[in-house]
Amino acid sequence: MNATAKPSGAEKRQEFYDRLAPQNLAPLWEVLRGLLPNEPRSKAAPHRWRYADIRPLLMESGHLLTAQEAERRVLVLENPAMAGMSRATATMYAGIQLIMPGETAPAHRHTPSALRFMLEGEGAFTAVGGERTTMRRGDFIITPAWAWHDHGNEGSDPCAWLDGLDLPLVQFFEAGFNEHYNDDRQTITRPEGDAMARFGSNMLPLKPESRYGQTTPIFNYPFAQTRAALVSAAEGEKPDPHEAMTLRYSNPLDGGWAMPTMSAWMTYLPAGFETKPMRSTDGIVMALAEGRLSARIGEQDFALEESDVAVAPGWTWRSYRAEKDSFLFCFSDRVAQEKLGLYREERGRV
Ligand code: 1HN
Repeated sequence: MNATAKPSGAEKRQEFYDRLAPQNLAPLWEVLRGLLPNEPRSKAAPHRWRYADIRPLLMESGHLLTAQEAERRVLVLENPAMAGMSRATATMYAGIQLIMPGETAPAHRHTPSALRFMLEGEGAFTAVGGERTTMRRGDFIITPAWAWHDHGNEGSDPCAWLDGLDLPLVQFFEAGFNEHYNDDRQTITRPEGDAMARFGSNMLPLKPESRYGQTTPIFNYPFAQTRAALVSAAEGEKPDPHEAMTLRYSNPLDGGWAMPTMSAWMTYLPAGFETKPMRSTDGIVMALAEGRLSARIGEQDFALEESDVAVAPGWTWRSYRAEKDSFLFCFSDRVAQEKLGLYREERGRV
């Protein structure tokens, strides 16, 4: 620019912005569109992890370090569009945890809530708030926020499960706390099955006090029960065109979702059933408990075998086709979005 030429509009604005920056000020109008798109554009990408690919690496990690050394021996499922952030979706952490025979993952507690979806091996237990539960394939198990928890494997096989945590949400709120127990294993104060007897048998104590704040007092929802309920329910009613036969894990104390920050549910798709596309604002992590299905997520088709994990980012169209009778476990931040008045969904035409 020569010295006498009048500065253009753009140059005048830039000169103005240059004087704002040192004052820690910025012009909203330059970023408004990015802050508020007309509809959500998830940073996460659709993705599928094959258990057949994960498993050999997981077992290799089993010989590389002990559960004790690792504290938790987990391969984190990182969304390819968010590498290094320990996120499967924008708001959900997911990982595959391995515990070898005889090992203990030492007791600790933290403000992030955790869920487990059991994938492989017999003989693993988790202890939560003074009670143990045996973990069997397909079981949905909960570690409520701030509850002491340790895991052990008293069987002779490696045991592996999918972990889901609300860690990215807690990080966003900068509300994370963590504490170590004074021993590897917590003191057990109740017999196995106590929580199920009191809260999970269609009965409740006369004074049903919550053991874990807003989280369900049942901490193991066995697959055998979930599966039987879905199959029976599907006999009485045609599966929904978009959601097939879906039941959600609930808190018996209030009928709401089982956890305050993460929703979990199981979908049963009979062999040959195909869902119509739908999308919702929650990004979903899913694991195939049983069967074989094809998941269309955005523009991509993913074949899912048993124990494979996939991610449908928020506001991305998804639909499924079952090759065999299939049971698909899912979790997301839906409950948090519902409480905040943010949750929306859209169903494609039937
Ligand atoms: C954790 O405490 C567990 O208790 C698993 O099994 C995964 C990932 C991040 C932070 C804490 C567990 C975790 C975790």
